[in-house]
Amino acid sequence: FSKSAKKLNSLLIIIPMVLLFIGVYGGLMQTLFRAGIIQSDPFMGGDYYKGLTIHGVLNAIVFTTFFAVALGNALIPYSLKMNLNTKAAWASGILMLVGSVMAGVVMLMGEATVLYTFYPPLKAHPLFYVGLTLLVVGSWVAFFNWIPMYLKWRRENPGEKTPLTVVGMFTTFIVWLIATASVAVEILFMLLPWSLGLIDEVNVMLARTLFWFFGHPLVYFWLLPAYVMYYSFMPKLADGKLYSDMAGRLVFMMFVVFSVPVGTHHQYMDPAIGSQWKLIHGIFTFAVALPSLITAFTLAASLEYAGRQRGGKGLFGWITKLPYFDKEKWFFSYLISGLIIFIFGGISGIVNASYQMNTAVHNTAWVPGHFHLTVAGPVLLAFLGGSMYLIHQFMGKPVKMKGWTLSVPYIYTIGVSIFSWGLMRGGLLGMPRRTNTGASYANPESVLYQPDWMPYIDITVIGGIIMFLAIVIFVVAFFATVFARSEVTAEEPKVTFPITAPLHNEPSLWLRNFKPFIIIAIILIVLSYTPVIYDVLQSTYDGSLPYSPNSPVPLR
Ligand code: HAS
Repeated sequence: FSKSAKKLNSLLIIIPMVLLFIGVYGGLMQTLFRAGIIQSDPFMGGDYYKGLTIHGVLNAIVFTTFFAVALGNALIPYSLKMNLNTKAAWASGILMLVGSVMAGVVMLMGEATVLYTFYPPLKAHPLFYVGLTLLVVGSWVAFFNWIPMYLKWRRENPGEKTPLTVVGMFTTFIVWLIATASVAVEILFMLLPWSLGLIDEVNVMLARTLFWFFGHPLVYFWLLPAYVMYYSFMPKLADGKLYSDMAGRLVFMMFVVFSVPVGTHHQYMDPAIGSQWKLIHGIFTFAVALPSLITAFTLAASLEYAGRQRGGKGLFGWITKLPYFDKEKWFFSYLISGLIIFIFGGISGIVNASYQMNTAVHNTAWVPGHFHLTVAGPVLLAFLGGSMYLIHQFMGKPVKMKGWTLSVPYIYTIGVSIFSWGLMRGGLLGMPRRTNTGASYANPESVLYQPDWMPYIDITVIGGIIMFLAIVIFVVAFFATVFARSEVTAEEPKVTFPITAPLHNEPSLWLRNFKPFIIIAIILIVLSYTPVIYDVLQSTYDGSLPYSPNSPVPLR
């Protein structure tokens, strides 16, 4: 890695860490607002919805995109033993940064209080949409920068298997490219012109459908870099091997195929889309859970192999031998905690995906319970561990406060388990998501007061405070590392990654090329989305009634 590449990758980690912290602060405020403990946001002078928007956009969109790009910039040149084109990489980083700052400023000014889903008729300042577009375009530039490198490697290494890290990172960005095409259409042809006053109306159902065409694969764009670290780093960190290389490749290809044609499972309760099409998306949703189930078995087998290598005996003795508390293997604690959390994230996802059960949980606090066990669980912890590892490598600094660094994921796991349990139990009683319960259902002065929800709301406050403390500890250790004295004096530090060798290295010839899987993905997308878009256009133009934003009564 050149000095310039190292500097860029360090910035791609440090800047979003600051933004993540602002977002996490917004998260803590959410729990306090919802419990009615605070009524106005003392730091950002905002309100519940402004804080929720900042929390969602900075944590779930900005931080994750920067990390995925930094991980790709690190692992692709490293695994292919080639140099990164730093000019293009810097251009992508600058586009992403300018876009994020733009969106961040308008959110802080309260001009874009539209939540991370920006559903119309909520309207944001045009710079919010422009900012998000620049962030996405910047990430595309990063991806396009890796493609020539990969093609050159394939020409120079005919017949060799592409390293699994590269397969994983390419899968992440293929899914991202397909997904972001629809949100680009939504923003450029609908929301931006509407926000600029160039058009008066937007088709709300079409906007929601285009958003979820993007929104579900977005969750796999978050998950896949974590999977890259699980498959490539975790077994090695535990002194083991990856049980099956073919299973890893199959999992990534299945994500290419099934990540997109599932989006209407977020719209089961929406009007305008026929329930038969929703059912088809529901069936594909079960298909997209399969690669995660394969992952559960493959990683468990890899960990079992590692535990036995470390002297574990009997049916379960290997579990106790894994390096949970080895300070030198602090990264392992981030990956294993995330995996344990994901068992519950996965179960709750399958509940959501079940069409009938979704009627009980949709738009309730159950849903944020679910996604704090996925994106704010395994994904966040893998990205935090990965950020610390990347900064330690690229800046050549020793990891500081190793004991504390190791403890962060365990403290966080306790916090997020309590927090999500509170949200999910409340959700099953009907407690809504995206609602300032502190001003309504949790307020004894209000006619809406729901005393039976209160224990669960209080539990979320306890969990939320523990999660916040874990992140504070992480951020302190992270910046202690950033500002630590450099490890190497005489020569440039060498960047290395703990890449795992496979235990079973199957030839997997049928999994060596992305092309057939991308073609199947496109066919499934066309088949599953054509009737949905047709329904949306039919019902919203021919059948639906016009409303004024000020009245629930149709205008005609
Ligand atoms: Fe989800 C809503 C269905 C996964 C994120 N999801 C959301 C939202 C977010 C989100 C953010 O069908 C809210 C969106 C909004 O704002 O409205 N989700 C699923 C399903 C899965 C799933 C079926 N979701 C994720 C992931 C996310 C994420 C991953 C982020 C990264 N989700 C839904 C549905 C909704 C939804 C509906 C709409 C709800 C509504 O009504 O609004 C599946 O992909 C999950 C599969 C996962 C598994 C788990 C495998 C377990 C593993 C761990 C193994 C552990 C080991 C450790 C080996 C099957 C891999 C062993 C331990 C030792 C010590 C040895």
